[in-house]
Amino acid sequence: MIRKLILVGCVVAFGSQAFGHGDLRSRADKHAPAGLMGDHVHEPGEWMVEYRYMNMYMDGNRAGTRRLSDAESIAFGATSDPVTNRGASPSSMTHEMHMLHVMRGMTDDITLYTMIMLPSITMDHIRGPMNPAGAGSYFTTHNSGFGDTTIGALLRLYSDADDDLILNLGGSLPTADIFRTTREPTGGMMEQPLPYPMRLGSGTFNARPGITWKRYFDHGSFGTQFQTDLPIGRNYRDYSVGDEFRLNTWYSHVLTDHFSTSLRIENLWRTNYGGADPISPDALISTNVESFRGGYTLNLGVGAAALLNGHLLNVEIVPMLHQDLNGIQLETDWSIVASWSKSF
Ligand SMILES: [Cu+2]
Repeated sequence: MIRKLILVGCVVAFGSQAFGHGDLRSRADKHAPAGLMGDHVHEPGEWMVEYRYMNMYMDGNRAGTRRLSDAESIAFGATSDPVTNRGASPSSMTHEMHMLHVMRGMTDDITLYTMIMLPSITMDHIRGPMNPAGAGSYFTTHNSGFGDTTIGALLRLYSDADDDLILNLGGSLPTADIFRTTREPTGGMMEQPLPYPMRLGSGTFNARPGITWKRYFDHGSFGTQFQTDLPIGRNYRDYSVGDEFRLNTWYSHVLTDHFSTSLRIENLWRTNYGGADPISPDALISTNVESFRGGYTLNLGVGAAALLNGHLLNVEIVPMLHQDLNGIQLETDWSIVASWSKSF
């Protein structure tokens, strides 16, 4: 009896240590941290459905690496090249996104996916010196609807017992309405198009190639990913959003088969916009300025994942560590990404 108990104890203890030996890809760390995509493939015939929520919080302006108060942001625009923020300056913003992500394994090494996006964008502003509604008062604009639709194929180029190398041949379709107007800035007097960061999509077809290498260990997994977002040509408003390049590296630690935690470092480079929407005067507000869109951001990701009866819950908090922005822009303070997914 005692020998039996010891045996059971050993099996439990050993089981919790040496979990997952049989299948390293079915633990709580089977997907990358919540902020990333394109890191895994599915078996032939297998579907995955995911609901993903993201919110990005941006509070206060930044010129280069220097933080500016609302009054300083208005003053900055008086002498910047080009002159801007005469009508208003953004002061804070939340960029919320609901996403429906569907994946299907076609062969051992090819998985197709699509993602439908519903952004909801809210921006607070302070009125500038040339605003007919009076300088110094605040107003808020809001926009929401369908975003651009992501589609793509994941090609597993190499795989062995504990490695995956996956090429992402992705892109986005311009399904978002990019031209909407508002009367809020002038307190109802004039109708103006919403500026660039308030728009729901890029208006162009974008190529989004990327590549991910992932390695599984007994007690965790490591991954690195290079992912791009490259608009092709100009949209019908005669501009293109910036190119985006993301380099991510992460480690997920498996605490039990059903629970893991992760740390991630993200380098994000963005270029300025190309072309110009003919109705977006630079002098009005900094969010109309094409050359004030690029920059570099270093983010940290702290995440956790739980795998419960086949339901994967994945959450990540992403504080910004360092940001160097072209011209003047709202700084990104932090984001949260949470997802529920299930494969069947
Ligand atoms: Cu999936």
